[in-house]
Amino acid sequence: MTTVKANDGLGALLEKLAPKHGFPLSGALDLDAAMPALAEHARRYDTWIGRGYQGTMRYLDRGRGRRADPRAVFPEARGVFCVAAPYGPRDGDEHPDDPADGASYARYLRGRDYHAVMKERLAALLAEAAAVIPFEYKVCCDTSAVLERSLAHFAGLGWIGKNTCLIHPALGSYLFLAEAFLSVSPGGVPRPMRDHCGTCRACLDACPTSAFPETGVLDATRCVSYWTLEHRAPFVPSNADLDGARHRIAGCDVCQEVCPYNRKPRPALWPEWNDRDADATFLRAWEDLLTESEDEYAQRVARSALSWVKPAHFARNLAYAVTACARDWAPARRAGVRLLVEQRLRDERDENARQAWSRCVAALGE
Ligand code: B12
Repeated sequence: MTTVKANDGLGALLEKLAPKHGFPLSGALDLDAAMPALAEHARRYDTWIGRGYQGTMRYLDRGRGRRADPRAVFPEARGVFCVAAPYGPRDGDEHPDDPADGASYARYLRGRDYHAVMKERLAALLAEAAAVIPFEYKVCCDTSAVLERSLAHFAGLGWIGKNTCLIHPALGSYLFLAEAFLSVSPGGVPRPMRDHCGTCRACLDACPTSAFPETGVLDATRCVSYWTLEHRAPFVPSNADLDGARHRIAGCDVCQEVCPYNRKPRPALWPEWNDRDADATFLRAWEDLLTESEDEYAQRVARSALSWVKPAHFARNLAYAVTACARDWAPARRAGVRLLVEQRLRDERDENARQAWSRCVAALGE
């Protein structure tokens, strides 16, 4: 049992409670001490936005100023407490999906939506701490204008890899990050973990769409994850783009799959992402996906972060993926799938998805 005492000090208290609440990685920072280091990362963020790498993710432009100073998100903030939790991969699932098996989903979409899970668990930890040392807090997990990787890096949770992900030497990079801004400083100076990428450039070379213009810089507008999860505006992919995205229907893990630090299977510690029911979110067979109704899709993804991808957006992704993958199928299968796709085109009301289905019908007829 963890015994918590007020004279531990807030930082020590929080770090003591973290494992009990399921967080293997945690670290606290005094905000004044962190600000100079954070300023350098905020400048990097500004350069990234200046180059237009955010594409149509307008919230990243809007939150630009706030990211430089967490007090814009929580005015009482004197400190921050960062946590990370691993979400896989499991044994056998550390390898890329085979396109012959159907659609591929990024691992982070498995099971319950991480935004909710991380925030609930972190809030429970903070409530326990606040009963010992009173303080106010605001919990964030991909829900506020915050430089989450930068804060986690300065709190000592890992280094920022060439693929821009936060990597821990023992736990790899399949990690969710969350943080709480605190009205009382927990102490703690920036202690960034040293870089362990060395000369490896596996992630940069493996990216199927060459989305890294420089080491450690991702052009989101070229990233499959952005196309399939974030970009809702009209988008007519080139054949090269389709080849890159291929069977990846929601998110992309290639730059993590090839990372030497992710070679070992490391199952998520929590049942929310690890029980076999969590896999039900990942419907893979093309014929099953093509005959799934909007309501069935909404039900399948209701508890997952995939619910952020609305049915019309998912339909568009499905149409692109079938267009790309059908080139490898035997004529009889193409003919069968074409009938299903023609039906989808007849039923589709969303203009973007209609365009994608039309293109798919044409490709299946070639
Ligand atoms: C927008 C966004 C995206 C965009 C853009 C990603 C990107 N690399 O910028 C898209 C849709 C493409 C995306 C994809 C993914 N995302 Co995302 N995303 C975000 C979000 C909301 C903001 C990221 C951001 O600010 N980007 C702008 C760029 C400039 O920032 P950055 O690359 O993170 O770099 C910053 C620092 O790391 C630092 N830095 C980076 N490299 C270096 C090098 C040097 C020398 C220095 C000094 C500083 C430095 O400077 C930058 C400014 O602070 C965060 C949540 C959050 N609020 O932070 C989640 C977040 C980054 N995503 C996350 C995840 C899980 C993913 C995916 C793995 C999902 C998937 N499988 O499809 C992929 C990974 C792709 C990749 N290689 O980044 C996790 C990352 C966890 C981790 N271990 O790093 C986060 C933190 C969400 C969370 N709370 O867990 N994402």
